[in-house]
Amino acid sequence: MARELQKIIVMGLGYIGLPTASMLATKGHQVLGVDVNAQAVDIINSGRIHIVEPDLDILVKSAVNSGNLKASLTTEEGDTFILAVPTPFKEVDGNPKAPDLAYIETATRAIAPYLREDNLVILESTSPVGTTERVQEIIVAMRPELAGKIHTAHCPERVLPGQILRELVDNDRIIGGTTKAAVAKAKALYKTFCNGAILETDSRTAEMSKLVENSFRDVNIAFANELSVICDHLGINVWEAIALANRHPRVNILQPGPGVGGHCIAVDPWFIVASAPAQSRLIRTAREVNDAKPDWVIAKVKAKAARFHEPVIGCLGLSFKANIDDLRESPSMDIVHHLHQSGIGKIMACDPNVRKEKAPFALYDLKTVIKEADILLLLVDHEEFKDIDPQVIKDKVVIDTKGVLR
Ligand code: SAJ
Repeated sequence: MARELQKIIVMGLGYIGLPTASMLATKGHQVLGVDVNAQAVDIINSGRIHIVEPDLDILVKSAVNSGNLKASLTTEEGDTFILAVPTPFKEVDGNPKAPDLAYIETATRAIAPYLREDNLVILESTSPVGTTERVQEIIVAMRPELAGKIHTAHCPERVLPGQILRELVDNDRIIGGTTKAAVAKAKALYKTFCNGAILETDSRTAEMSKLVENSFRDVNIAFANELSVICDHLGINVWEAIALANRHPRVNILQPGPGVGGHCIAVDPWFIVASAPAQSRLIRTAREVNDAKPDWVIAKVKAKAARFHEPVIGCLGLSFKANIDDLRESPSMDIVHHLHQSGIGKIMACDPNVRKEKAPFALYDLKTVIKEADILLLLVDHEEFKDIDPQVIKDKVVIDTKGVLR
């Protein structure tokens, strides 16, 4: 069967929308990417990118040069509409971690006037259970004549920042439709660029599966973080204990760290908790364990610093995880920020992946930090830190939250 080329509107040109729009455009679809950020729209239309992700610049350039990808502040008519906008928190009835669907609702209202019979609307944003049905409700409320004639589906993004382009193609894809026809249409579209298996279900199960994936990871990181605190208390090397336990054929413990950052793992479990608070005891506790880890690290640094008069504290790493430059929701940033404000000594932060102008405080190069620090606090397992010679730091107090300087 000949591949059907479509006109596709992608709402939101961030870490998910832009790679998806560019991928579809390079497969021959006519793609209009819509974003509220005028600067991002201009940058993309000139074939460049406004975010950092390996090889995305090459993909966007080729999509724009092919004439198949255009960015705009406003939408148009099309065959398929993809919503890839953020789902942050808002406070509801005293709960500060309730999901905020405002971006999804605004994007849905923006496309509703342009929808035609038989169009497909895909929600890719990570969303609480029932959001795809809510998208459909908004559309039908605005366009009653389209009731039963519009297809909606949830096809959650599952890509890992730093490996987005590879995972966009290779990962299996969940397609949760509100109808069988919606599933069939979405399946045909994703098959144009997805090599992974296409897994069919209903929209509510798809929404839950995505939240479950990130909650699974959060609970498992919380287990590792709790072990790190227990082992510290008992004077045991947690990295060695985990490595040994992981040699059991059915044990696979994740790695402790300074806390859980990024925009997904630390957010999505709260969407489950908000929808079933009494039933989500483990998921909530895991979030609390991970959120408490930065304070534990700060207390540890303060205890060590108390032995010095005006200590120099070298902080290695600021990003939310290894080998990226993304500082948003980074526990390392919070820790360094707090240490700066606490006035316990001179703080010298270093991150080889972060441009100096991006940090709100002075950044130093690795050699200078290692030379001058009394206390070395390792916060991110960047490749560059793995080469630090143990001999060079043997006289320093080392607090290693990622087990790199063993
Ligand atoms: N972390 C640990 N220990 C570990 C693994 C991670 O402390 O053993 C920390 C990281 O340092 C970081 C945080 O967890 O601060 C999250 O990092 P991550 O690499 O686990 O995940 P993200 O947030 O970059 O991407 C996740 C992925 N989800 C899963 O692996 C289940 C990705 O596939 C999703 O698409 C993405 O969330 C998303 O957008 O939902």
